Amino acid sequence: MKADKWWKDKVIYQIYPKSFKDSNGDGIGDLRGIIEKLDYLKDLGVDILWLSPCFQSPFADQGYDISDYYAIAEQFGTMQDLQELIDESRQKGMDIILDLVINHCSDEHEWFQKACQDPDGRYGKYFYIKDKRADGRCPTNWRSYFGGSVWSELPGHPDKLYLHVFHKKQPDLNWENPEVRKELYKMICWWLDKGIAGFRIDAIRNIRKPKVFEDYAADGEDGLCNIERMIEHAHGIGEFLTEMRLKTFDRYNAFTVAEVSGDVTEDLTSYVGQEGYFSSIFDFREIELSYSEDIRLHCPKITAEDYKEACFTSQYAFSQCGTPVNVIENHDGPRAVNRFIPRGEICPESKKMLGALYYFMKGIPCIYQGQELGMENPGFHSPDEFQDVASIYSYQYSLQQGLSPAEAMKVTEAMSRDNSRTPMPWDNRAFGGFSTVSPWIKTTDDYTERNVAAEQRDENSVLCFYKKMAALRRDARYKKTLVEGSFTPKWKTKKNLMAYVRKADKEILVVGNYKNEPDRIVMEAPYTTVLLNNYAEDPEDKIEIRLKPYQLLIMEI
Ligand code: TEU
Ligand code: CA
Repeated sequence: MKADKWWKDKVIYQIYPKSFKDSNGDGIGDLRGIIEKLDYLKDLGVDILWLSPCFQSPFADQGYDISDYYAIAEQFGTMQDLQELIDESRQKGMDIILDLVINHCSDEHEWFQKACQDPDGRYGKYFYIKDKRADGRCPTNWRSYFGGSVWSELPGHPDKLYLHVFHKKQPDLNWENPEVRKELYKMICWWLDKGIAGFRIDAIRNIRKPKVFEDYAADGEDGLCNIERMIEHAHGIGEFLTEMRLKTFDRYNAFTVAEVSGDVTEDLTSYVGQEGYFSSIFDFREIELSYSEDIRLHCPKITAEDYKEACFTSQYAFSQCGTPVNVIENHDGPRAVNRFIPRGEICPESKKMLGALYYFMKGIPCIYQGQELGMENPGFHSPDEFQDVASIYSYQYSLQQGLSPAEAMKVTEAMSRDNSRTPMPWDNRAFGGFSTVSPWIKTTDDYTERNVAAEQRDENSVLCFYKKMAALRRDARYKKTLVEGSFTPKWKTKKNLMAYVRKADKEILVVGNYKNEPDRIVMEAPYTTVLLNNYAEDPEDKIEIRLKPYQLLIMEI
């Protein structure tokens, strides 16, 4: 068994298997493709590879709708391929974690199929199946995450409805039923026995439902309310999460990082404290700056000050109780640079600054595939280019709200989850060397210049900068400070500048000049060494430091 908290000095890399590397020329990324690229990942300096779902699925929500928890999606390969991936990663000193999607399964899962055959039988109790109200209305007016009611008619039973907080092909599992929990725990242990190191845990806050199913105040023309209201009315999720931890993860000393939506600052100790439900949770405060309850029609500009405040708030909250996983992008939204850097100012310097500011905060950095290349949103020109259910819905909903097709396109594109799902560009061959045929989703236009091979050759590339960050984090001289050191904001009131000090046996200052103009800082004492700089020359003066636009400096002080 691994040492206690073995994961705390690691770096996570998220792989979206469908878009990482296609090994057999069908336009779809696969497990053998990942195996081919293990040396690349090792060289990047990452330790834990999180694979988005690779299980059998009809792919209504790109694999987040699982029809068999014990089988690998055919497009992705075989169980043997996965075992090889686990073993080969291990040999190279990396660990695999899988995506645990247990709030819901697919409507094509055997359990749901049996529930449809006999809603009053054993499997009917695996889901939330209810009768329509006397007047034909749904039991509640909750709006699903992807839009529309959370209730759909149970196939073959016009009088019955089943609950799905996501897509209708993702029926929610009934966690109140002990048999469901037992089945899920069995499955979790089965995977841990295969030698994976843990899980990223999907949408977990949704597993607890309110005791009473009732309407809440409508917040849209559709008469429905945001699904967040449901979560606010559901209490006692800890019962389930503690039970799961004791029956599964604890027995393997597994690493778990949960996707916990909404603000749980008040409850953080229960989630990530010494006896917490999980090893860690993602800090989404920065990413969530883009969401408004207004059904994601808006993608407000996030300023440097907003970003900084979100980071400092989270760092303070976690400092009291546990370790966050820090993220700036994932498979559920636009690329970080498009989100956090003003248009027109997206350049290698600003990309590196953004990368380093989050990477060196306290916590475990998580890199999403392509982030290390400084990948940008691909630009979608027509609604036909969207593959994601959420984007397809958002476009239609925007039209219903009276937006013109051009406006609907604009708002959907800004937040589309497809932005980050484009194929990983490996070199300048057709389709970026991702595949030999046209991939399942469009490729970024700039892949001839922005690709792994080109960035490996250029020592000033974003990719090489990410490698330098990894090298610094694991440098024996600084590791203790960068992993365990305290976090203290510096020059907090200075506008459009984000700085903090990490302190343990050493003291390290991280400064990002978060704007397209120069600035100046005055140190209390001369710095000793520059550890990282996104410009070629180090500052001339060691006290009065002139910062260039978007300059990032890490100094030992
Ligand atoms: O996402 C959970 C979630 O809350 C999403 O609705 C998120 O807010 C949205 O994707 C942002 O547009 C997880 C997965 O990360 C996502 O890919 C899945 O679609 C979802 O669960 C259902 O499994
Ligand atoms: Ca393939």
